Amino acid sequence: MRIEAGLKCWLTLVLLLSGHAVWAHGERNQEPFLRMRTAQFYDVHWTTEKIAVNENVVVSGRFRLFEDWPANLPQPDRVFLGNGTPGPVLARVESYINGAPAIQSGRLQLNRDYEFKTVLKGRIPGRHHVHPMVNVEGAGPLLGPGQWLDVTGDHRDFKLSLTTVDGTHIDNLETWGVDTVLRWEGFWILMALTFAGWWLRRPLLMTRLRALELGHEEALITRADRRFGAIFLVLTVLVVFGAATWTEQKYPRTIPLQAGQFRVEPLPREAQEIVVTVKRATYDVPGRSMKLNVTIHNPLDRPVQVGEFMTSNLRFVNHALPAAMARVAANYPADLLPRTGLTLPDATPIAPHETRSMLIEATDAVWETERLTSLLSDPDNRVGGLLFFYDAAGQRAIANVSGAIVPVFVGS
Ligand SMILES: [Cu+2]
Repeated sequence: MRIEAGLKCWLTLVLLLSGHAVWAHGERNQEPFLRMRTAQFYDVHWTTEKIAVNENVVVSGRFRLFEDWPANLPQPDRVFLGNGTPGPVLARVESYINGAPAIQSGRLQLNRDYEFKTVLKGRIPGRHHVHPMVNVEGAGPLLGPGQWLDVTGDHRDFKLSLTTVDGTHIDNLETWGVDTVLRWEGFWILMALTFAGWWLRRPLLMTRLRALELGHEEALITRADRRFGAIFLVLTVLVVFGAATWTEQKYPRTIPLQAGQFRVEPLPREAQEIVVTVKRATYDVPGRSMKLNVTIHNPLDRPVQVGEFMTSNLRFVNHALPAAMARVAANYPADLLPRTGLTLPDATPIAPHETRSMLIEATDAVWETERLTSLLSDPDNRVGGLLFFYDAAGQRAIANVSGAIVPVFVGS
C-alpha cells in the first residue's frame, strides 16, 4: 500500500514537472551523430492531425542519406521504410519509396535523395507522436520529424479488410485465421502433455538412477511403453502429413513470404551542386549557439541566398527570406522550428560562380533541450546537416554541410 502511494506521488510529481513534449518516446536519446549525419528528412508533410480509428493519415516527404555517413555505422545496404510511433497504434497499409512499393527492404545510396510516402490507418485511440522512419540494418531506426496525431474512437471498431490475389475477402486481418492457430496450438500442447504425462506418472529421478546403477535399465521401459511410443510416433507423423494435405487443399494458391529486396533508383541529381566547405565550426556552450564558418561556391548561373539550415530534424530558417519561409507549413511542429531561426551577418545573395566565405549562426536553447550538445563528447566530434539555398524565383538547391566541431566554453 505504502509503495503504491509513494509511486503515485512520484508519478504525479513527474506529470506536474513535465510539459507535453516529454510525452515523446525516446527520440532525443539517440546519439547526435545518428541524428545529424544519417537520414536527413525534409519536406515532411502529415495530411491531418486528427483521425478516427480506421481513418488514414498520409506521411510523405523526402530524405537524403547523408554523404558524411558515420564511419562506425554499416552502410545502408538493407533499408526498410517504417514509421516511428509509440507501439502499433497505427497500421501501415501502404508504403512507397520514389513511387515504388517499399514492402520489402532494399539498398539505398549515400548522398542521394529519396521521396517516400506511407499511409497509416488509425488503430489505437490516443495522442500519438508520429514520425517517418527508415530502418538501416545494423544502424537502427533513423527518425524523421515527429508530429502529434489524435486518434479518436474505439479500438474494438478497428478493422483491416482486404481481398487477396485469389479473390478471397478477409473481413479483418487482425483476427483472420487466429482460431485455426489457437486450435492447432491447443492440439500440440495436449499431445506434449500426454507424452510427458505418460512418463511423469512413474517414479522419477532417484529411483531410475538407482535402477541404472544396478544395471536394470531394461526394467525401466516396459512393453506398454514401447507400444505407446510407436503409436505416438505414427500418430504424430499422420497428423502432420494429414494437416499439410488438408491445408494444401483448403488454400491451393499460396505465395511464400518474399525474402527478396526491392530496387529503386534515387531521385535525379542536380546538374550542378552548390559546394559548402566548413572551415571552422564551433559550439558556444554558454550562448547555446552553433557557428559555422563556411566557404560557399555557387556554380549556378543565378544568384542564390541561404534559406535554411536543417540538422537532426531542426529547421533553422532564415526569416528574412520569403522563399524559405514559404516552405514552412503552418502546421509544422513548432518544437522543431527554433524561434530565432538562422542568423546571417552577411545575407546578400551569392553571385553566379562566386565563392564566398560566410558565417552561419544557429542559436537556440533547442540544442540543449534536444540533447544535441552531447555531440561535444562524441568521440568523432562532427556536425552534419543540410543547407537550403533559394534563387530569386524561389527555386531550391540543397548542399551538404559537415565538419569537425569544437566547443567554446567561455562566452564572448
Ligand atoms: Cu516522437
